[in-house]
Amino acid sequence: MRTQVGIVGAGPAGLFLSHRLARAGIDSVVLERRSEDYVIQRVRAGVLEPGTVSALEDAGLGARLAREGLVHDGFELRFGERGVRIDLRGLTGQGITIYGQQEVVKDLIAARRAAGAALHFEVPDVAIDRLDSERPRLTATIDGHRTTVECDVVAGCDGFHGISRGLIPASALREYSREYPYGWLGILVSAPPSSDELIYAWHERGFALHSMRSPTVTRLYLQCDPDDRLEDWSDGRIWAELDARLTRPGWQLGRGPILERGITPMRSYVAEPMRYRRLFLAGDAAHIVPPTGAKGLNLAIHDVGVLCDALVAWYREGTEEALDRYSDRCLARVWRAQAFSARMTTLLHRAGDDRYEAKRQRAELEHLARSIAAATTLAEDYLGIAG
Ligand code: RFL
Ligand code: PHB
Repeated sequence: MRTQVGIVGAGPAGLFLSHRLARAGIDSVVLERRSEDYVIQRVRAGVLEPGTVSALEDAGLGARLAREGLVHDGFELRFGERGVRIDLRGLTGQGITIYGQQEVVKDLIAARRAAGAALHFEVPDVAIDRLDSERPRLTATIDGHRTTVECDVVAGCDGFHGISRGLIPASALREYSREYPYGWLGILVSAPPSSDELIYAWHERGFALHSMRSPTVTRLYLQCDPDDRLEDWSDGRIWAELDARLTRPGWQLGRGPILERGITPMRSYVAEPMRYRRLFLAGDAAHIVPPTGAKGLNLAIHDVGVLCDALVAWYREGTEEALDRYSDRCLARVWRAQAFSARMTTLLHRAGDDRYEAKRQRAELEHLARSIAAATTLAEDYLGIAG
């Protein structure tokens, strides 16, 4: 097989890249290790920045998003009996959109299929080689046949645990990372949300988050130990902790059957540069953030926008300048999001029995309640519109 851009991974980054390239007349092949059902059913992000919504709309993916996406003008920071509303719209003129990553992925797969795209799932053994040449290659077993895909460039969109980043020689890569001593237990619940907006709760027992997917599905998270297993968390324990952490006089959390549950570790990570010769990394393959800032999916979509524009310039005008700038352009935004995500994480999570840290967090939350400047900075970062 021969293609222009070989894409490893059919998450939001790989699928969106393939879609954008096709609209510019550039051919690609996408190879994904997992099954289509698995990729569609994987419950992950839910918050789209306005820039992400525009990127999806501009790529012709806005119809269902406009119908089913929930536009939120603000969110709440809750601490003890206090609640501060961060008035995103009032402070910046913009809001966020709640639309599950699963839905973005479904829309992308439908669009790619309708265009007759080369989208291959359940490809277990993708290998990338000849990266030093002008014809890098993917080899894999596709539909039972050993296949070679010759490419002009390879896009590593295979997430944090993928293979592509590991092909960059250690001497050509710098890695930056931070682990956090907590994880998130996430549940999806068949019940209407108990609030019109997201609630990020600081509590002495640990962080909790009330989010949603639709008018009938609530998404909830609890700070937990990163080594906890799902068996440690009975339904009774989950609901008791959520009640304790999210509670506020006059407000009650609605319950319902738990449809899905999972535990996620929290990590910050950046690989620099996001390119090695003809290999370009995009999305979680190059960087991850703890989910507190809701940035991962948004960064993936941004990377792909920059990469696609650069590839279009390369194919149409033969200029390599934009490809050379790809990594720096993405990393500027990535590091802003790293700073914000680390800040939100350390602001809201319980740090063991560190009483100093708890006092510091409360002082910051009180400051956000009183200072329009502080709330505006937070709102701009949350929306992804900070300079
Ligand atoms: P993905 O989604 O991980 O997709 C990578 C794909 O590559 C495949 N793959 C391979 N394919 C072929 N060969 C191999 N050797 C392969 N190795 C891997 C994988 O199977 C997979 O299909 O990365 P991508 O496309 O870069 O997208 C990134 C986002 O998925 C991620 O950043 C977000 O989900 C992060 N995130 C959030 N981001 C937000 O913007 N807003 C949020 O509200 C938000 N909440 C979250 C989150 C992530 C979470 N978890 C579970 C990590 C909440 C949670 C709980
Ligand atoms: C979600 O709805 O999954 C979600 C919302 C906000 C976050 C992270 C995850 O910060």
